[in-house]
Amino acid sequence: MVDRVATWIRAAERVVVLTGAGISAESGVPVFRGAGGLWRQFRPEDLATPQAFARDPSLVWEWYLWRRELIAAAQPNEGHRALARLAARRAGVTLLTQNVDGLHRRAGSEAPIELHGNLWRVRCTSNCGYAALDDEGGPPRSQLRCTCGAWLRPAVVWFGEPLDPTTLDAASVAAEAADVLLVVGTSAVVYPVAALPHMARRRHARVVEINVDETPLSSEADVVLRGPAGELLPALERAL
Ligand code: BJW
Repeated sequence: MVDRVATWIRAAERVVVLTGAGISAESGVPVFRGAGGLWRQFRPEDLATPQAFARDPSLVWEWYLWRRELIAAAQPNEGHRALARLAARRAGVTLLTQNVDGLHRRAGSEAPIELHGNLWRVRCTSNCGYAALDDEGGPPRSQLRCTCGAWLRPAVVWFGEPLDPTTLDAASVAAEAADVLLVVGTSAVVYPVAALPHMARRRHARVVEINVDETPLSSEADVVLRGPAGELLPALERAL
C-alpha cells in the first residue's frame, strides 16, 4: 500500500497534506478525542468556546498556559520531520494543519496553513487590533491583559467561531487542486476542515488516510494506511 501511494505522489503535480492532533501524539502532545484525549478530561464547553472565555477568562488561560508548557517541552517527531523534508525536496506540496502547537514549523516546515490558529499567538478581545506572537518555550506569559485594558486571548479557533476566511479559502483552493491528499492523524469530525477531503475527492484527488484508528473518512479514502504517523510517513518517504 505504501508503494502504491508513493507512485501516486511521484506522478502528482500537487500534493496536499492535512494534519490533526494525531501527528503530534508521538511527541507526547495529547490528542482531543479517544483514549487519553483532552476531551476525556475536560469539557470543551468549559474551555474552548467564546462563551467559556467570557465566563471565566482566567480558567481558560490556565488551561492554555498548561498546554503551552507541555508543548514547549515536546519535540517534533519523525512524522513532522518527514513532511518537512517532503516539501523541501519537491515543489507543489502544501501543508494544512488543524494543530495549534507549532511543531510543524519547529520541524522545518516553512509555511504550514494553520486552520485553527496558533497557541503561541495572542490577540486583544477588544477591537484595538493588538496581536502578538509569544516566544515558543519562553517564560510563561504573565501579562494576560492588553495595554488597552481588555483581556488578551489565545489566537486559536474555538467551537462556534468562524475560521479566518482567507486561511480557509487558501486551504479549500489547495484541496480542490490536489492530485493527492494525505490526511494524517485527524478524527475528521470537526467542520469545516472535515469537508476538505470530500471536496478534494469530488474534484479528482486520491485521498490517503494515515491514522491508527478508523474515522468517518476511512470508508471514503482511496487508501488507508493504518498505523502511527511517525512510522508511516518516514516509510512513505523511503518509498519515494
Ligand atoms: C493518530 C496517532 C498517531 C492518534 N498516528 N494517527 C453539530 C453540533 C455542534 C456544532 C457543530 C455541529 N456540526 C458542525 C458544528 C460546528 C463545529 C463542529 O465541527 N463540531 C463537531 C465536533 C460536531 N465546528 C466549529 O464550531 C468550527 N467553526 C464553525 O463551524 O464556524 C461556523 C461559523 C460561521 C460563521 C460565524 C460563526 C460560526 C470551529 C471548530 C474549532 C475547533 N477547535 C479545536 C480547538 C482549537 C484550539 C485548541 O487547540 O485549543 O480544534 S477543537 C479540536 O478539534 C481542535 C482540533 O484542531 C480539532 C480537530 O481535532 P483532531 O486534530 O482531528 O484531533 P482528534 O483528537 O479529534 O483526533 C486525533 C486522531 O489522531 C484520531 O483519529 C486518532 O486515531 C489519531 N491518532 N495517534 C496517526 N500516532
